[in-house]
Amino acid sequence: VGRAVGRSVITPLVLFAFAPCTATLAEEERTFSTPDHPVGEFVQYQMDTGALSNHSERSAVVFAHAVHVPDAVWIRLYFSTVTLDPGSLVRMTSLHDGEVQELGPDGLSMWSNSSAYFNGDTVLFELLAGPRATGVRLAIDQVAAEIASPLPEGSSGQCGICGADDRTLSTEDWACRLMPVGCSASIYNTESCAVTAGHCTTSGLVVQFKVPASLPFCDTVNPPVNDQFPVVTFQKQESGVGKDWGVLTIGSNGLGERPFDRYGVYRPIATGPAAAGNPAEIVGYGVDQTCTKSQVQQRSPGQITDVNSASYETNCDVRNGSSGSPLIVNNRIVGILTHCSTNCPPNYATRTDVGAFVTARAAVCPTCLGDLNGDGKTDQSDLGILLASFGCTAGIGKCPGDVDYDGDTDQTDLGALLAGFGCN
Ligand SMILES: [Ca+2]
Ligand SMILES: [Ca+2]
Ligand SMILES: [Ca+2]
Repeated sequence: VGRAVGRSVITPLVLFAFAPCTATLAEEERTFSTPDHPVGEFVQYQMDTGALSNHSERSAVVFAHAVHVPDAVWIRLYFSTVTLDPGSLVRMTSLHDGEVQELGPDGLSMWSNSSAYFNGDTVLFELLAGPRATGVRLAIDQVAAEIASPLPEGSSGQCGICGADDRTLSTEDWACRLMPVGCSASIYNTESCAVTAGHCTTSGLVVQFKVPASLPFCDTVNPPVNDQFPVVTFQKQESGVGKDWGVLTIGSNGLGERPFDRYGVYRPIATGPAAAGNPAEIVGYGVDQTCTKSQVQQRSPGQITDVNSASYETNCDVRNGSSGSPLIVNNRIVGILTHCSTNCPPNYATRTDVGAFVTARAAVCPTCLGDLNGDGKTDQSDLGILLASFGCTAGIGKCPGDVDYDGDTDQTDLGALLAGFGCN
């Protein structure tokens, strides 16, 4: 077994990789912008294991190297070369909190040849070669890191805050932070598919749940590795108010779980349109004047203030980082927050019943009515879940047999499941 000591060259500085996209349109006296809030920066980092072999009959660490970025509060690794046989894997460990991620070739592919987000300035990288593996090799050409502390943002009068800032901390396990674009997204079905804004949608995204409080200097903190999931496929439109939406499919964490498997909750897409005056709320990860709450989940109460053909207007407070948040009416997603205005209200959300958005959801994430366990088919096991839950009235997200997601398991749910029975 050969064990190599890694050599690396760090070039700190460089590239703000994700230019904040603030398309500003003047209409009357209002300015609109898209409230995303990209997080971190790319740092050039050269590391190459070279081609390595394991001559033993057991898996062995053939290469180890501490990836260290001075002053980083977190690190994500990006691999430029991946040559791994199925028996080999990369193990990455945060020296800050001990969080571990192991990825074999399939896992690396699902993660777009990158890692989860690790807290702290050092990640131990280990290459484990499988029995008799030959020619395994990994190379890193850059890492993402958060180095400089952001300034507090999000006071009254800034784009998206209507009057007082009425947001309060919340803990919904279907609402996630989208990294590194600094947006928000929602799980909307048992298949763990997500909706967000089109201007937030690109390749290599990671969704994070159970996001911890940010640091006193506004730096973001990452949840445990198993509360992070890669975005695998997507469709999007990105053409301004009412034409800005994204649909995402989500991969699995280190336990083989997708978000619905892990948390058991989602918020469905509304079946009909909302009306002006409807009470509404937005749940998202906007920046905040109070650093510990910045890019941490908050809910914002308000209402639908106007209905347009492709968008809703709302007075729910949002800030940069809120892009892609769901606009919720009666526990259902009626819109996707995409634009804020400086003289709020209104903030704007793309309607979820826009034709192209409906079509994209059906194409990216076909679903079976009554698929309660999210395995892509409606069969005996779903019926079993429903019958075991029959009579439950515990509320939204709390009854496992609640096909129509109205907070109970009853005859209506059974009828719906039977209508979908056999779908696969
Ligand atoms: Ca307000
Ligand atoms: Ca099923
Ligand atoms: Ca029900």
